[in-house]
Amino acid sequence: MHKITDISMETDVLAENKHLAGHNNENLRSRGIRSVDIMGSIGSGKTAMIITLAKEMMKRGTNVAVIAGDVTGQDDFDRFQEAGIRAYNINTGKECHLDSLMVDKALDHMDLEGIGFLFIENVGNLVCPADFPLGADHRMVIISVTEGDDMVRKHPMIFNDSDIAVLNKVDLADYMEVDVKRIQRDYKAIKGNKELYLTSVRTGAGVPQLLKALDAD
Ligand SMILES: Nc1nc2c(ncn2[C@@H]2O[C@H](COP(=O)(O)OP(=O)(O)O)[C@@H](O)[C@H]2O)c(=O)[nH]1
Ligand SMILES: [Mg+2]
Repeated sequence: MHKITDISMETDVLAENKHLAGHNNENLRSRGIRSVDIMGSIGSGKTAMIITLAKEMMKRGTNVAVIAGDVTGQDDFDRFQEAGIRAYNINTGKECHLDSLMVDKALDHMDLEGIGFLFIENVGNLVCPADFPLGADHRMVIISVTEGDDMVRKHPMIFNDSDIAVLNKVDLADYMEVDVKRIQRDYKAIKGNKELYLTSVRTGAGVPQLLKALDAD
């Protein structure tokens, strides 16, 4: 009996989040803003990749904004501001993911005048964010070679729920003695022939392909 109550409460929370995600998507689209929710492990390069992609978009004349989601602090927010990117900081406290309500409130407070593209950096981990779509057009997951070669196998759900997946820091693959092909095989087992983007923020490898995946090339 007790267990049944728990499950229905969880279902309600997920359903409510999904409903609000739809509202966020309509809100953004009605303003002509395209968007991506960036999920991934801690230190995989989410912030660095957003700054790289945002700079490329700005060069092409698109104004960009970022929601920086972290458990605590404003380190990433500061990095975005220093890079000249309009940013808004969300601290989730004990929560290990952003949710649609947090994004809804952020959108209310942000100056989105003239913005054409919104990045949302989710809290760093490969588990919690998967269940909580935020209403972005794309969901992108970023892992990197420094985490070893088993991230896809261990976290199939987040790869399943993302339409874009990235293996970053390929410049370090040889040093880490990581078998990139093995990671690609694991990804293929989940997503068939969908591409796993191999990128390096250091060298710029794979960045043009990623811009294309976001329809921002
Ligand atoms: N060598 C290398 N380092 C990277 C790359 N991308 C990010 N980094 C570094 O990895 C560290 C973590 O990056 P960060 O963007 O903060 O990761 P986040 O926690 O996912 O936001 C930083 O020191 C970055 O400079 C990459 O492609 N190659
Ligand atoms: Mg970050």
